Amino acid sequence: MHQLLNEHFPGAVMRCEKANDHALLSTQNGVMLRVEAITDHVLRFRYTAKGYFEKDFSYALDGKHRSGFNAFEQGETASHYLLKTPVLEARISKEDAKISLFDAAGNLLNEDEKGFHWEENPQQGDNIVKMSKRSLTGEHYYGLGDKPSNLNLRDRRFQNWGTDQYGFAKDTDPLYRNIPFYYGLHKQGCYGIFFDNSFRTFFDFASERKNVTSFWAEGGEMNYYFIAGSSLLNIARRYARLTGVPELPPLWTLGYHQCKWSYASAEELRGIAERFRALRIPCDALYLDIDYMDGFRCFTWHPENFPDPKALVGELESQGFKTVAIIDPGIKVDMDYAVCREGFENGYFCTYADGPLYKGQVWPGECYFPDFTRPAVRNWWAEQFKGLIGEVGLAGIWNDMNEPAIMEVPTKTFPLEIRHDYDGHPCSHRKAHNVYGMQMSRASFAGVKKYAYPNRPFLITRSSYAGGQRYSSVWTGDNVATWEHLWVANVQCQRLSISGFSLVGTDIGGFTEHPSMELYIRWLQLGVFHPLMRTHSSGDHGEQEPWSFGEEGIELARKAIELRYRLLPYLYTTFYQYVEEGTPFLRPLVFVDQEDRNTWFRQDEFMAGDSLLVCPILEPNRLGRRLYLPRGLWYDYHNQTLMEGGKEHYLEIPLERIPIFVRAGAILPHYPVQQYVGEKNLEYLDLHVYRGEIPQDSYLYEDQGDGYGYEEGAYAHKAFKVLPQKGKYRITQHRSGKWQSPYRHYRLHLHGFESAPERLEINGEPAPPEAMVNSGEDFYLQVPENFHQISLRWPVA
Ligand code: MIG
Repeated sequence: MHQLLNEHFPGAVMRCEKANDHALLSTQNGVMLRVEAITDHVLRFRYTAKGYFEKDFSYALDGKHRSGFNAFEQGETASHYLLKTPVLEARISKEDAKISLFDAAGNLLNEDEKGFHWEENPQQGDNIVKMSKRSLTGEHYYGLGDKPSNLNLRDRRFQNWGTDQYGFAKDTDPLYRNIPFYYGLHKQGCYGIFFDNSFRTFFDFASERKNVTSFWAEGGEMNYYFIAGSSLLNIARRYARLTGVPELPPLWTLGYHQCKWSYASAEELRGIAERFRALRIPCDALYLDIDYMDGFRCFTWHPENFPDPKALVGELESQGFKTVAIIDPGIKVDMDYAVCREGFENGYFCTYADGPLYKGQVWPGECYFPDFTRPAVRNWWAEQFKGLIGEVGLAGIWNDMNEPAIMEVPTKTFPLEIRHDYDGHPCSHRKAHNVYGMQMSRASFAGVKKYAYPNRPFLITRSSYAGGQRYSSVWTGDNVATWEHLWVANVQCQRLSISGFSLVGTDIGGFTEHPSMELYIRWLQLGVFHPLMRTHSSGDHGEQEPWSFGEEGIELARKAIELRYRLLPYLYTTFYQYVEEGTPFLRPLVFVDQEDRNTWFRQDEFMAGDSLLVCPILEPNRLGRRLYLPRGLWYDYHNQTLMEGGKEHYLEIPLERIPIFVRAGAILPHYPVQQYVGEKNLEYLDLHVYRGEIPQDSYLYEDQGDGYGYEEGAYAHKAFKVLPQKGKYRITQHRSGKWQSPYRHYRLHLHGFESAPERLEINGEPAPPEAMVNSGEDFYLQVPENFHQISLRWPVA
């Protein structure tokens, strides 16, 4: 088989040159392996069979990931070289350079099967670089971005090659995004592998050979990061440290967004805005798809349909709506169009190898395509947003078609020989394809950020590469209005979240075809828990606004969206945790409790943040479903029933609800319903206290919701701790940051307590009787926002 494939393997290791934080090994047949300690938990492995290493460069890394000086402890046995950090040990065989990785306790985490090998590819002149690992007994796999397949990747093969997949299906591969990062989990431990290679990459998770997992690329370097951690969640955080996180988005980003292809005139958009407010369905953002432009020329406006965009956007803004508009990469070939002329004159567009400009067909007809992998081009592109953002006042930009997608060619994209700068590392489209969308969104981000300042930028992109989360949110692309796609939406958002991209969402209701009322409502209910909650549709099959499904539909849609607005402070805090610590916003159950084997195959249920567990209804005519609660105690959010985890439950659930559970011991902040973020001045904040039996922490992060004041300390971070004792429930609060919350009081709503407390103490003093408010139905404790400690007391029998 090896002969057939013309594969080559490293020979015996001849030399191991040691430096403090890396080692360079050379084999008898000229293979070099560089092992580097990025941190104690992260080792990097780089191989070359060419006799030299290419200049080290990556779009994925955020540049801030190296934390000081990381030394290896280096050793040697008769058969192996040993490289150790305090938590990880790599043993490299002297005979064939194969690697095994162990944790500090000596447990095997991962080991090479064939290890690094390569195939010469004379057609392309580059090597196909390959890696194969042993799949350990009972090993399972997660991650890999947006794959619309089972969450657990075992027994599957995938590839990364950003592709415009209109109306994709369950298991379609590849899709729009390229995220070559996965997790392995087995009974000895877990790890992450990030294969930082932007060529077309492939993965096989014990599919073709049951005890082997392999990954390979059509060119470039075998260059991967091995990430250790005591839990999948910690590995996710370390991956985020490596590849970055976004800035905090403006709070309105977490509101409800309404989109369609297209709201085609200013009148139509005004009508949509009015309808939201008249029906009292909350909404923060409205979108303009390609028809706002003049002949699909980016950065222009259709003169008749949008005669005065600035006035329109201002008017919407005054009603509490932000406007977001689409920008595609294709620039219409038209020398009377300034963007085209400038790009042409400056040589900013992509060319063939022998120089001629590449032209491809997209919406405007023949287009040129900026080479976003060139810094000068990105700067120029960023400046184009001066008009849309700086002058017209759009609040965000939507980047589409940036796989890049080309119409009417079988490959759906650029010819492979198209040249790219790759930030001074010139290459062909083979290498740049998978980063093209990411670099477009990077350039757009720079422009939106510059011209939206002092407001925060908002970006949404269809294609991206690992690390692209630093620049833009993503949506999952052209899905379909079917129940199967609701399942796909759930899995894709969880998977993207553990793959570094937390700011994600789907086209709610489906992009193509028309959803039934029931499907639309179930999808909207799931969307409440996706960081990006946006309805979008292709617009050729009837209306898809929250009022498009009859009176009952309006009620149900309003209810779902209102829940979203109530949960905003919790969702924002969860987002803050992602930005601060890299903790995924959405957490599959295996990321919640990996010690519990039952979670390894669960995929319907997930946690959104620390305290809420969600399980969507994914089938029609369902007024109930089976679901699994992780170990611990949970409250049914809708009726406060206490439920025991570590097992399956059957739950009845009407169409107006989605199953949601709150972790016992949690404190969950709620806002009042607003029609848009910032509509109301908050006079108090509702804190829902769910009785737990063990001490537990909950958090609340607040700031102005926009602008950069938080970088100068204008934020409030509140850490609550509950301390249950006999006859007493104590809650402490530790506040940090210099921002004063707009309200002066919390209203504490108690859940799971047998009776109202007999006494309340605030900061060690008995509280005045009016602090316990009993207004008929509603009972709450009114406590000052700056409390340090409160105690609820009950008589002890
Ligand atoms: O070829 O701009 O995925 O969200 O509405 C279709 C029109 C181009 C594809 C996007 C979709 C968008 C549509 N675009």
